[in-house]
Amino acid sequence: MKHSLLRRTLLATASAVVMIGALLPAAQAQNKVVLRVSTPAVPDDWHAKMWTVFKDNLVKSAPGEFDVQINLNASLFKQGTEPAAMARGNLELSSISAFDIAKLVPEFSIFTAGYVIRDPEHQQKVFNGPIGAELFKTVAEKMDVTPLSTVYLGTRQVNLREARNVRTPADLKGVKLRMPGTKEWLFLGEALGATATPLAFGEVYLGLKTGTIDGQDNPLPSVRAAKFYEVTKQIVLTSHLVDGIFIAISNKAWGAMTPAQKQKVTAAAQAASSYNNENRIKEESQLVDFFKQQGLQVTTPDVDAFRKSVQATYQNSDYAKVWPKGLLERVNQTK
Ligand code: KDO
Repeated sequence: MKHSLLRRTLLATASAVVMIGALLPAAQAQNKVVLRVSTPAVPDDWHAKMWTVFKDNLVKSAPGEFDVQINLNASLFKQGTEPAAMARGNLELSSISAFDIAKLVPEFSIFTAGYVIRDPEHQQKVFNGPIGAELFKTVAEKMDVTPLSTVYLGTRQVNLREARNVRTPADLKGVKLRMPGTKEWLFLGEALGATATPLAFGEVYLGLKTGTIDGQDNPLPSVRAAKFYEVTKQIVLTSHLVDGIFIAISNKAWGAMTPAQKQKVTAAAQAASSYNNENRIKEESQLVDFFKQQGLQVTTPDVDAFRKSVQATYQNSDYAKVWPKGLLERVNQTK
């Protein structure tokens, strides 16, 4: 009698422990801070892989606290729609471009202009210094997203389906150059002398293959990762934009975090950027040889002619009218 009571008690306790054990992970998962990431980046690109670095960093610094969900290839939100999704609270994290920001913070268009940022080091100094601090404050106020770190996307080059002799912007006349679909991007394509044609990143490969576009512009690591070299014959090293994207978090998610969580998320974003920046800079310096091996012509145009023409186009545009007085000089003087 005594024996069977003890046995039943033990059994009941054991099954209660099993049940609690089964429920625990669900309860823990429910309490985790969910961070959904959306990016158009392709899996083999450094700025896609950096999100795994971000995630792993948080697993180490805050075990069990965050549930980072990475969505690549624009599978969650279309390219360029991420800032609005974050402002509405439907998305927590993305890497947003200067072009996305310029739509709501017009002075940011200074960084969409060709030949302003000189190199990756200059970019980090500008955005990690007082200019970045001032502008990021405005971004947080006007866009409801908080930039956490600056990612070097690479230096944009022109990549053509058929080879041609390109020395100056005049040589790109009539070339249907794909650009992402906003007016700020299209303006850059026109400033290069081409006929800018809007298309989402995910459709560029097919556009090049079928000939609906004559070319596209992107940094060399993205040309490699998205395999555009398979469907193009030439890279023209115009180096027209030292491009940056910014890891940003929705203010809704940010405002709900404790100071300790904010510090860990910021550290993870910085680790992700550093990983991308180091690998990207290294790869960028090696890719000309790779593309030549793939049979592409890699040519150097008259970069001064491009620089003069593109800078003049921006200076004479409405964009320059909203650049705060002295900002361009401050950017130029940042060393
Ligand atoms: C592109 O569409 O050309 C671009 O390079 C624009 C960037 O701002 C960024 O969206 C990038 O694509 C994607 O992350 C894919 O690499």
